[in-house]
Amino acid sequence: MSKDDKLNHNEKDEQLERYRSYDEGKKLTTNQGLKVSEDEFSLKAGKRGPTLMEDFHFREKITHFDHERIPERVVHARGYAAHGEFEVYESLKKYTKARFLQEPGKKTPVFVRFSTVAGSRGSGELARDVRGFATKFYTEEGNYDLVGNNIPVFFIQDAIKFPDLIHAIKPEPHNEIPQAATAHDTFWDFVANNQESAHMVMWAMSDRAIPRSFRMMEGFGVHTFRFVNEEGKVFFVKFHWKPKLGVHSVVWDEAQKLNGKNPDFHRQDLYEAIENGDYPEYELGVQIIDEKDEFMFDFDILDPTKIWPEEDIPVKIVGKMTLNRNVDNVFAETEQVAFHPGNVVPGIDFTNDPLLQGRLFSYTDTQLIRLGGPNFHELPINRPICPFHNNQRDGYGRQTINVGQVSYHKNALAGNTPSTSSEEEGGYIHYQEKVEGRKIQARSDSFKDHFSQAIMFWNSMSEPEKEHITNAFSFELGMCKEKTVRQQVVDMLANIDLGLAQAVARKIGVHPPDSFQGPTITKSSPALSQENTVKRPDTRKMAVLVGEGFDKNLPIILEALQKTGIRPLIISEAQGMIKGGEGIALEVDHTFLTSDSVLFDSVYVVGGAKTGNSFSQSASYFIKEAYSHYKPVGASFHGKEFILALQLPSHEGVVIGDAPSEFIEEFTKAVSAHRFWKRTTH
Ligand code: HDD
Repeated sequence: MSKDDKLNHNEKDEQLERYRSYDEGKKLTTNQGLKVSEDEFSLKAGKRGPTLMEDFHFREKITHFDHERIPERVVHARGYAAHGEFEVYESLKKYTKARFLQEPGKKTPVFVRFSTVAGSRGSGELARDVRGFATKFYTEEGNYDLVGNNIPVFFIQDAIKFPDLIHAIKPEPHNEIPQAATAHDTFWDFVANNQESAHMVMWAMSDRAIPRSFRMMEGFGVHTFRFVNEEGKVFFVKFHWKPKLGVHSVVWDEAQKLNGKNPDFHRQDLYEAIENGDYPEYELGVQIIDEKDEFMFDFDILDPTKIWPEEDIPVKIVGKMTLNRNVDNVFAETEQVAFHPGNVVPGIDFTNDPLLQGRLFSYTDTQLIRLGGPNFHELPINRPICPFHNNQRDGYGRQTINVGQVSYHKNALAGNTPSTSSEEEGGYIHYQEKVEGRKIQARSDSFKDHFSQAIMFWNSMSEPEKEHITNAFSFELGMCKEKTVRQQVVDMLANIDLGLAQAVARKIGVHPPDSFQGPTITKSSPALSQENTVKRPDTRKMAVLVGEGFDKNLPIILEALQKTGIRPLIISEAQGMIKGGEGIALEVDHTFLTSDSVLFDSVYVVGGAKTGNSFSQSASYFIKEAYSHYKPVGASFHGKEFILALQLPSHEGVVIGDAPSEFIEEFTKAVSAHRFWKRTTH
C-alpha cells in the first residue's frame, strides 16, 4: 500500500497521513531507532543458559506487549467504525449558524462508530440490543459529535440512573452471565421497577434491536438540542440519520445462529461493503420546533423517552453522509476515538433534558480512565482539523510542545494571548436561557406519562412486527428465573396492550392480567413500522447453490442479477473451479462447510446434472433454513427439483423459472422485499 493509495483528499485524511507508519519493506528497529540484528532468540549466557536482563530489545518488546490492552468502554465496548464525508443538500442558515451546515454542496469529513451497548469487546454482534451510532464531524470550527443510537428514545429520563440501568443490563455480578443479553432477571427487574423504560423496551423488543446491517439502520440524536441562527433566534431540533438502503432486520433465530456462525457479521458486512465500493449512505434529517411552541405538545419535548411523531413534525432531509474508507488500524482509530455529546460548534446548543445534562459530564470522565489521561484529544483520530490553542499543559503522553513562557490567562507577557473570540469571530456563546427554580431532586410532572407513546409504538406496528415483539418479550422474560420478575413485567405490559400482556403471560407461565391499565391512545405513526421502509435489492447477498454439471445459461442469469446490485456468491461442495455444461466453469466462493444460510439474504438453487446425495442433503438444509427465516428462495434448471422435493408449505417468496428475463425480474423483486412474513413455515 503506498501513501497515494491511502489519500482520500479531505482535510482529516491529510492530517491522519502525517501519523501513518508504512512498515512494509522497512528495517526492524527498536523504538529508539536502533537496527535490530536478532528477533527470534533472546540474549543468553550460553545457548542453553538463562536469558540476560541486558537484552534491551527483549525487554522493550515484552514490556510493550504486556501493556497493549486498555480498558474497554464501560458501555458500547463492541464497535466498528469507518471514515466518510457529509455533504449538505440544503442550507440550514435559517435555523443555525453552524458553518458546516450553511452551503449546499459543502463537504465535512466524518468518522462514524457503530456499536452494541451491553456486550464486552469480543461479544457477538447479533445480540438483541440497541446499536450506538456515533458521528464525529471534523468541522472548520472544531469537532461536532452527534452521539446517538439506532432507537430514538432511551430507557431512563435522568442520567443519575445510568449506572443502575447498566448494572442491571450487564452480566449478573455473582456469575457473570449472560454475556451481551438483556434476557435475565436483573434487567427486567429494573424495567418493572423503573417504568419510564416502557417505551424503550417496546423498541428493544422490536426488530430494530436485531438489525440486518449497520448500513440498514436509522440513527437518532435522541435528545432535543437547540439550533441558534445568526440573528440569535432559537429552534428546538432532533437529528435523524436515514439509511438509503432502508431499515431492515434479521429474525431472532437467525440472530442467535449468526452469533455462532459469524460473531463479526456486522463489522464484516460494513468492511466488505466499503472495500467493494458499496458505500453506505445515510441522509441527515432534522425535525424543528420553534422556540415559542415548546409547550404545544401532549408530551414534554425535553423528555428523552418521547419521540416527535414524524407525521406531526416532518423530518426535513438536509444532507447526506457517505462512508467511503475503512480504518487503517482498528486500535488506533476505532478504539481510541473519543466521542462526547458536549463537543458542539456555534449554532448548536443543549437543552435541559436531564439525561443530556448528565451525559455532558460522563464522556470526558470516562475517557480519562479509558485513554489514560487528559491528552486524548491529541490522538490523531480525535484531533480537530482546525488549530487549537489554550493554556492546558502537561499530563500523561503529552505530544504538543507548547512554545513560550506563558500558560495562563489573563497575561501581558504574551499580549494576553491566546485570546478569546467574540461571537462575530466565531466564539462559542452559550444560549442565554432564562432559568428559575428551587434546588430540588425531583422529576417534572410533564415527564410522568410512560405509556402513551409505548402504546403509539405498538399501534404503529404491522401484524408480523407485533408477533416478533410478543415473541421477544416471551423469550426474554422466559429466561428470567424469578417468577415475580416475569409477573411484574407482564403487569406493566397491561398498561400498553392487554392482548400483548396476555399472550406473553401464557407463554411464560404467569397470571395473565385481566384488564387494560393504560391510557386510551388510538394514535399511530406509520413511519415507525419497518413495513413502510425503503426496499431495494442492491448489496443483498445471495447464496447460489451450484453442483457439478450446472446449466450453461447460469452465467447469463448471474450477470443480470449482479447488475441489479445483488451480490451472488457461489456455494458448492468443494472450493476451486466447478464445471458446468458445454465446458464452462465457475469459481466457488464457499463450501457448505464454510458458509450457512444465515449469512445470506436469499438463496438461489441451481444444482447440476451430476450432483449426488451429499449435495442434495446440504442444499436441502440450506434452503429449508433460509425458507424458515422467511427469505426469498429462487430455483432454476436442476434446482427446481430440490424445491419440489422439499414440499414447502407455501410458495410465498419462492420464485421458480429458467426464462432469464422473467425469472430475474421476479426474483429481484423478491430479494427487494427482503422477507415474506405471510409464508407459513411449518
Ligand atoms: Fe452513552 C458511550 C449513546 C446515554 C455514558 N453512548 C456511548 C456511545 C454511544 C452512546 C453511541 C459509544 C460511543 C463510541 O462509539 O465511542 N448514550 C448514548 C445515547 C444515550 C446515552 C444515545 C441517551 C440518549 N451515556 C448515556 C448516559 C450516560 C452515558 C445517560 C451517563 C450518564 N456513554 C456513556 C459513557 C460512554 C458512552 C460511559 C462509554 C464509552 C464512552 O462513553 O466513550 O461515557
